[in-house]
Amino acid sequence: MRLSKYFLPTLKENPAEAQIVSHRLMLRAGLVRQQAAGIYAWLPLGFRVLKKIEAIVREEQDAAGAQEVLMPTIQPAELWQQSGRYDDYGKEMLRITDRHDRPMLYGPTNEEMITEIFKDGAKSYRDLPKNLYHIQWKFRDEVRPRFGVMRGREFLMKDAYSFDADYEGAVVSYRAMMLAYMRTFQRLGLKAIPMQADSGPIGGDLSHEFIILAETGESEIFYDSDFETVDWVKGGYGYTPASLEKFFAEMTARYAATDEKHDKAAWEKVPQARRRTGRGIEVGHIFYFGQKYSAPLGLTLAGPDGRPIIPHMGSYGIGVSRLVGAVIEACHDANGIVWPDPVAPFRCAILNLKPGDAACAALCERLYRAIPEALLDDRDERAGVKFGDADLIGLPWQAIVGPRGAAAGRVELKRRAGGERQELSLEDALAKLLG
Ligand code: P5A
Repeated sequence: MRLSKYFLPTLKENPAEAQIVSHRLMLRAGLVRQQAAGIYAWLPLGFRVLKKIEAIVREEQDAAGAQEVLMPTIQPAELWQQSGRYDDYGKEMLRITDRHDRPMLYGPTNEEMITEIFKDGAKSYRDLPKNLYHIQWKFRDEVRPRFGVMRGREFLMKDAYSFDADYEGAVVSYRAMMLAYMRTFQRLGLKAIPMQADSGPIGGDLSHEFIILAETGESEIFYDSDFETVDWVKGGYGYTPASLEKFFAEMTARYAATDEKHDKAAWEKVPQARRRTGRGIEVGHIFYFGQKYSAPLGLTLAGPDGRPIIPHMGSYGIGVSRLVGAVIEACHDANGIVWPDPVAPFRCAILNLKPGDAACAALCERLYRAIPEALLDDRDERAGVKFGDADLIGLPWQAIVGPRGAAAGRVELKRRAGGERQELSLEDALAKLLG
């Protein structure tokens, strides 16, 4: 992409309404624009990040055996009256009436709807287990939407729903999602800590929150440093019930708690060298809730002995749009965003410091053609402006081309994280960038 043609409205000043760094940087780097309180439009650069996060979340859900569907954003109120949540949800639910005076709502979550869909399609225990997920916009009329996309009213969530014949089966499904989450957050370049959680209005008695480490996070956390060092992707953890059991045992044996649940006695038992405190942001939440929805919504299947069974369910959420803000909270410096490679909107910014110079233009074009995801700053702007914008938007690499270097066929390659710079030949620069 050529920056001269790209829609990238960056801001020089910090927007007054933004209280936290990710919100400031998302506005300044031209990722999003607010349309109403807690409701955002995604601009080209931000939308690329959102899509990259979504793709990694999707790959890991698929790898764990979940199947993607797409449910609508608008739901009939009737389903929620059946589960009893229509009144419970209160003002957080955006209620809508259609032209026939039918009560509808903008879905804050989809437990009821997926139960109805599964009920319609499944006949017997042979249809179990299943895990269905979608990645869809939700609406919650939060009292105080704030911190940009971190606590929005409209937000993108990945929500998965598992159906099992019994508690034992549901626990396997629950553990599989837990492993998928650890793998997902690691692949996004984040350190995530799973924490025992209250299940809140969703209900149930087995629940974990996933907190990613960020100095600017809202909750204070205490955890075993093992969580930072285990490689969930390459560590050989698999999705068979036996390996999931081992994984879950290892996971829950390690200490992790928010300040509200911090247990001093248990903390003292963690070896001193492994005790870590930090701050974090909740990016995922998973629940087992048994027959809470299957029973009232009449999801009954024929069991192996012909007697009816009511499936045990769980639901598993990841805040996909919140993750864009959370990644920035975890990965930034005084000059701007520092995208982890896997979610960066482009891989490399090519800075043409003298667009009128033939050698600069030629070298930039060669780089631009060779690098698959490059953003070429070909604007007629001062070098200082280009450096500032490149740091602000935070692509992992910057290939800086000035007249002196270009004449010698050389490029300055800067790594955004850490700021290390090297002057290299075109070939060496490409080898480093593409290797
Ligand atoms: C689990 C999936 C649920 O809704 N039902 C379906 C369950 N859980 S949750 O904890 O309420 O939400 C899941 C994740 O969504 C993100 N999230 C938000 N992101 C941005 N703005 C919001 N207002 C918001 N509310 C929830 C969080 O990452 C949460 O973990």
